[in-house]
Amino acid sequence: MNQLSAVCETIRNAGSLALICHVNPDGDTLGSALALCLCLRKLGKHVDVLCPGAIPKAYRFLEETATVLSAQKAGEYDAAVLVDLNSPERAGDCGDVYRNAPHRAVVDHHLYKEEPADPHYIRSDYGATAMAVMDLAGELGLAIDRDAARLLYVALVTDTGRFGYSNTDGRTMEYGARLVALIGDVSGLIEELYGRVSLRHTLLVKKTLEHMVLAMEGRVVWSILRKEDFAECGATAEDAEGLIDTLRAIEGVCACFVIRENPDGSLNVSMRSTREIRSNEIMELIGGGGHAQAAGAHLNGDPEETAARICDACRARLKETK
Ligand SMILES: [Mn+2]
Repeated sequence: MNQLSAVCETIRNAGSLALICHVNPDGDTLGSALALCLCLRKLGKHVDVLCPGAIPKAYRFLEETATVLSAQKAGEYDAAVLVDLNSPERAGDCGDVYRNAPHRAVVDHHLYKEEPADPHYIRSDYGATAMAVMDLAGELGLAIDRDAARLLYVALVTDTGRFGYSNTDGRTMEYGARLVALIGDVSGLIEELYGRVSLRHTLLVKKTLEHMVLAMEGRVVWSILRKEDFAECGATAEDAEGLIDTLRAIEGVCACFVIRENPDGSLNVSMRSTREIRSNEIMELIGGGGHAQAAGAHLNGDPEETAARICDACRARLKETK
């Protein structure tokens, strides 16, 4: 059961709050937490946004991200709120700040395994937690200013794939429209988010295409990026973000994956598929998981052997569905 009023009660009663982001922070967890922070500070509350791990480069153009604290810098708070996650396990080293807080609440849109015992407002029918934060602001009688609207818009745009994923519906657009009315011209934000890529990323795209392998007449495609490739491009894992999309977009591809060798020799696999193949089932075979059309794994092994295993599994599924 959703408890919007109970969450608001927890927030109202707290003089100081920690708003906690999830591991591998994305635009929604950062944008939603920072926007809520701006709103609550206007009530005279002491509010910190806490995030496990570094802020990805892609979001650092939002100057509010410079105020985000690590778990080590956390203070003492009357209440802690999970934003865009519903279990402290997803909060990495910030999880204990939540567990130890006298009062707790959850604002999220992910499906949960177990309903949180703390007051929670979880809207799995929403495309982004940003929408739940807007509801919260409304219930608390807080005005969303332009700075908060920019943060919420980044959250909404990134979590819905620029209003393109299946989680986009009429209501998503209505919430977006309310934000655009507050922001004005949003083209600058979109340019910051999508208009530029680093040269290092572009060089990795080149490597991805050079090492591309096609199987089953191009229905299964993959590429392996080794440590040497990263060294030659002067690139790190952060520059590899989105490489898989280069393969996914190729006509006729049912399944694709990129295997990336980490500095410690372990492997990261990123996989995408069309409806014929469930990526999460394939990734589970090598210890990973995820969604039906987007999944991944982190493992130790030989890249070529791993690619062969994944390809064989895809081949078997495609034969079944033929
Ligand atoms: Mn989200």
